[in-house]
Amino acid sequence: MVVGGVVASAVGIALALAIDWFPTLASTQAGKVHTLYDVLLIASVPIFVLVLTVVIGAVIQFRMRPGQEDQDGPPIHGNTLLEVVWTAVPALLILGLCAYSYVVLRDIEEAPASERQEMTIGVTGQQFAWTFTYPKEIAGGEKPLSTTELVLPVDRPVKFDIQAKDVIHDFWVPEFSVKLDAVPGITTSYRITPDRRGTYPVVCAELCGLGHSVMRSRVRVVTPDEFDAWLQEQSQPAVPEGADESQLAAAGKQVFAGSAGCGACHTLADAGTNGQIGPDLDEVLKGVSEDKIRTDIVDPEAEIAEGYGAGVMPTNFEQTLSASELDALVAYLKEATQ
Ligand code: HEC
Ligand SMILES: [Cu+2]
Repeated sequence: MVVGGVVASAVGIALALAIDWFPTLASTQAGKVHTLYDVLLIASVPIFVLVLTVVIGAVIQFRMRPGQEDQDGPPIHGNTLLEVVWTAVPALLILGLCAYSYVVLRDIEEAPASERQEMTIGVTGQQFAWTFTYPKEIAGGEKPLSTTELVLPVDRPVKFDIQAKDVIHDFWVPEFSVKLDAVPGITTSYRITPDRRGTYPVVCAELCGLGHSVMRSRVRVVTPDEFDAWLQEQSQPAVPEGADESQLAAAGKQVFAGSAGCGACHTLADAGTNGQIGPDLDEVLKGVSEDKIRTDIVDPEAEIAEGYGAGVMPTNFEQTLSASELDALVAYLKEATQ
């Protein structure tokens, strides 16, 4: 049994470590979480194997043979030493692992040495969309900047202040290896330092209603220069002052397919999107007035399209889109669906 157990443990640990459990690691915290996970695997695989080996060995060794049907087993009254050992060893092991996990948690939650370097970004979950808010000191404008896409400069620590407007959501970027619930009424927060450029998904990891599976956004980790350029771009109005009709529609198309994320749920041939969660806008918006289109966007609950559920389309577009973006979006939808 011992030989079998040792061999099976070695194979089990090798297998467990060979499996690629994690996505690309893209934050300084992710590496520490990954190491913790490996240590937990190395500690738990031999225990799993030991228990199974003893169970299987005992079943084979002590099985009932023909002619033993009426016999009883030997009367055993326990073994104090054995019981002390099998209680003490797991208790020590668990204490050790708890201490190590605690050290890792302290470590990844620690504030960076220089507070000034850290950037605090608000994250708001609402059925079924994420909104990110950059404070005005970072946005460089007169008011905070709200976006539906998260953009972060590489190697700069961030603290997320997470809130929810309606039900519990959960803010998760798998590549950062940290996630936390967004709970209505309180602010929760965590820190990460992205250390790898790239585009990663933002996922809601708490079942939050009908549109939960589409409650996704993305995070782009970029160079500091690209980040500054992006901030500049955001502070410019999406729609130029005094735009003529075709400029307005072009801006509206960008809002539709880009920042507002309408295309994830709606099909619209002109914008090349094929979302299936909401009605096909090519069909349902034919001949519909601009006023009605506007109401559909800012107050989706006012009238629920037939055959679709209420509470799926986000109800916060009036807050996340500027007035001119909304105008452009309505003008674009009117033009594209006639
Ligand atoms: C999470 C998915 C989702 C997103 C994102 C979304 N919608 Fe919707 N939308 C729906 C669903 C579901 C309905 C049907 C239920 C209802 O009327 O509220 C709908 C309804 C509509 C309607 C009314 C259709 C009709 O039959 O009258 C319009 C117009 C519309 N959406 C436009 C938009 C625009 C523009 C955006 C982006 C600013 C957007 N939607 C974003 C899911 C979504
Ligand atoms: Cu959610």
